[in-house]
Amino acid sequence: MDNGWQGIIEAYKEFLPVSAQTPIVSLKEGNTPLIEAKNLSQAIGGNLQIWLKYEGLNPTGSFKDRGMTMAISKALEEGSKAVMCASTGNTSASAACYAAKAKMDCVVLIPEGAIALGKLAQTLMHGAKVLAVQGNFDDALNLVREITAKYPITLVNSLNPYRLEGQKTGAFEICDVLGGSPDYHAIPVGNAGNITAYWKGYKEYKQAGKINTLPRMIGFQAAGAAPIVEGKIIENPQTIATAIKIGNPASWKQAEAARDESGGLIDKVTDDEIIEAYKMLASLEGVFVEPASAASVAGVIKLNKQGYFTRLPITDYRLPTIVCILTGHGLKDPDRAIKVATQPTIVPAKLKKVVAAIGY
Ligand code: AN7
Repeated sequence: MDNGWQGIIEAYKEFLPVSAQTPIVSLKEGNTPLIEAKNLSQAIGGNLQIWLKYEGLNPTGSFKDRGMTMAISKALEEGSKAVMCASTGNTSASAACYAAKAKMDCVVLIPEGAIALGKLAQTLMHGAKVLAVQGNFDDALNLVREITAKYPITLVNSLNPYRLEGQKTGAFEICDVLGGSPDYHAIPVGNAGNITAYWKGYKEYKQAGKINTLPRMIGFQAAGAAPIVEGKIIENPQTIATAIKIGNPASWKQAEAARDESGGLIDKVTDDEIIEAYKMLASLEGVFVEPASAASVAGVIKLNKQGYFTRLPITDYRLPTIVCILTGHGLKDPDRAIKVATQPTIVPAKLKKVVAAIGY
C-alpha cells in the first residue's frame, strides 16, 4: 500500500531549489521515525526528554540519502553523466545507489581498509567504480576535489550545495512532528555537512514562520578525530567510529557558525563513551545504530553528567527536549557489533543441555 510519502523533494519542494523540470531521482527517502527514548532518559537521570531521529531507516541506511536525492536529481537535470565522491562509507553507498537509479556512472574513493563492511557491500552491489586509496579520507577528498574540477564529473560530497539542501529537510521533519523546535539538537560531526544542513533547516523554518524558536546545536566529534574541538587539522585521525574519522572537515567554518549562532557547542567523546552509548541504544531502546551515530547520545550523556542542561533557564514546567540524530544503521558495521557484544553460548543439540544453558 502506498502511504503517500514520495520522498523529501516532493514533501518539501517549496524549500528546495527544484522546479517542475527537475527529474526527481528518489527512493522515497526521509519521513524517518522520531522516537521518544524514555528508557534512555530514565537511565541517565530522568531530567531530559530525549528523542531519537532514526536516520538509519533511510533507503541505504543513512541520512546521506536526503542529500543524495537532491544532488543526483540536480546532476541529472544539468546533463551530467557521472558523479564522484570520497567517503568514509555512507556517502559512497548512497551515491552508488542513487546513481544506479539515475543510470549515471559513479566513482568512489574510499580510504583503503577503513570503511565498514556493510557500506562496502552496498557500494559494490550498486555498481560504482570503487578505488581504495592508500591514504585517509582527507587525502581521498582532496583528490576528488582536484579531479572533479578538471574532468566532466559532478562532485557529490557535501561540498555540493544540493547535498546540504536535501539534508536540511531532517530539521523540517523534526519540527513537524514536535510542533516546534527542540531545545537542543545533538549530532555527530565528521565532515560537518550535516550540522550545517540542520542549522540551515531550522533557520529557514523559523523564517517561514513554521517555528518560533531555534535549538542549541550540540555537535560531537570522536576524541581521536576532533579537529574542530582542538582547533587544528588532525593529520592522522583515529577512532572506531570510522564514519567520522575525519581530520579536516570540509564544512569546518559553517559548523562553527552553527555552534556560535545557536549558542551551542562542539565537544568530543571517547571511543569508550561511544561504545557505551551504542550498547545502551540497542539494549534500552531497541534502536541499533552504527558507532558514529552513537556519538550524539554519548555527548548528551557526557554533558548531562557535567550539569550542562540544567545551567540554562527553562521558562515553563517541562523537561528540556533534545533530539539526537542517529545518522546510520547498526547493520552497516556488523564487525563492531560482534566485537562488543556478548557472544552466543555453544550448546549440544540436547534438550537438557539447552534448558540448563538457559538457566532453568
Ligand atoms: C553515520 O560517508 O563523511 O558531519 O563520507 O556516515 O555531515 O560528515 C559520513 C559521515 C555521521 C558525519 N554519522 O556527518 C561519508 C561521511 C554517520 C556518517 C557522519 C557521517 P558529517
